[in-house]
Amino acid sequence: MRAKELLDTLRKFERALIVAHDNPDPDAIGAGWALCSLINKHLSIPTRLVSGGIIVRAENLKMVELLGPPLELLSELDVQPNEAIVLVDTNPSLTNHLVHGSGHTVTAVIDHHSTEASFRVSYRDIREQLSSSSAIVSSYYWELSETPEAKLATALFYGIRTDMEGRTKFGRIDQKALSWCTQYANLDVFRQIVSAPRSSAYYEDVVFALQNTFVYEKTAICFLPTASGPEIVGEIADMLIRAEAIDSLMCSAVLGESVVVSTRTTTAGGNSLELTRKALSGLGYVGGHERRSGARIALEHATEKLTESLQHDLRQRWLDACKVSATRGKRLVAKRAILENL
Ligand SMILES: [Mn+2]
Repeated sequence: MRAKELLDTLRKFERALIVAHDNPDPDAIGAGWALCSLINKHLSIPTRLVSGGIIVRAENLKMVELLGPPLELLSELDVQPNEAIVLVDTNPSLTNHLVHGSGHTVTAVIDHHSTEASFRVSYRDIREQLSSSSAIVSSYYWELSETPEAKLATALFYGIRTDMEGRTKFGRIDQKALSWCTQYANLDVFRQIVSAPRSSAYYEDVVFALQNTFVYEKTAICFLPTASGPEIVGEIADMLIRAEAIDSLMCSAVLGESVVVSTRTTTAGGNSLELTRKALSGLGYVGGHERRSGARIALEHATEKLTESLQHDLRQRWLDACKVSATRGKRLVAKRAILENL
C-alpha cells in the first residue's frame, strides 16, 4: 500500500509542506490539495500547499476562485522546524520548484514526470506511465477507503482531465481515477471552470502566435512576440499541435529574465522530451513527457523579446534535433496569400 508507506514516512514530522511546481497547473493543484487533506486527516498534523510562480490561465484562475484550494504562491520557500517537504507533480531532479537551490531536503516525491538525474528521498512514487499526479493521489484515497469532498474531487477531476491532453495511452489507474473522481466531483462547477471567460490579452497572444508560426517540413517553430504569462506558451503549443501540417513544434516567449519553451509532438513526430533534451540541454531546465515538454532558459538581462541571434540559435537547435534540413519556413497562416486569392 503506497498510501500507508507515505503516511509512515511522514509520521515522525510535526508538519508537512507540500510543494507543487512553479506556475502550478490543475494537476499539481489537485494532487497537492488532495495530499494536504489526506496527510492532515490521517496524521493530524498541519499541512500547507505552496508553489512559486503565478497563475494566469483563465481556466486555472477560475478553478482557484470556485474551488478555493489551500494554495499559497510564494517567492521563496519558508520551512518550519521538523516540517517534511513533499514534492508533487515535479521531482528533485527538476528545477521548476521552490525547493531547488534552497538547500532543503525533500522527504517524499509523488510525480509522473521523468527524472533527469538520480536522487535520494525517503519516499518516492514516480509513475511516468500515468497521465497525472492526480491519478496517483486518487489511488491513495481508494487504498485508504477515503472519499474526497466535492470541491477537492472537482479539482482532482479537472487535474486528471487536463493532464490527459496530449497523451495517447491510458492505463488502468488513469481510467479508474477518472471514473472514481467523477462520482464525487461537481460537474456544473467543472463546466464553469473550462468555459472561464478569457482576457483580450489571450486573443492578442493567439493572433501574434498564428502570424509567427513557421513550418519546416513537418515541424513548426513559433516565437511569441507577446505573452500574457508563462502558461500561454503551453496553451499556444497545444493549439498548434492540432494542425494537420505539423507533427512536432517548439513554441517560446520571453518572460522576465527567462525564455519559456513548450514543445509538442504527435505520435508521428517522435518523443518530445527526447527532442527537447537534444535541442536544449545545457541551456537550462528541461522536463516533460512523451508528447508535451518544456524548457526554461535563463537570460542575462530581462528583455522584452527574443533577440534575432537567440531566435536563430533556438531555431537551428530545434531543426537539428528534428533532423530537418529545410532552412526556410513556410507560414502556417499565409495572410497575404489568402487575401490575394479572395
Ligand atoms: Mn502533471
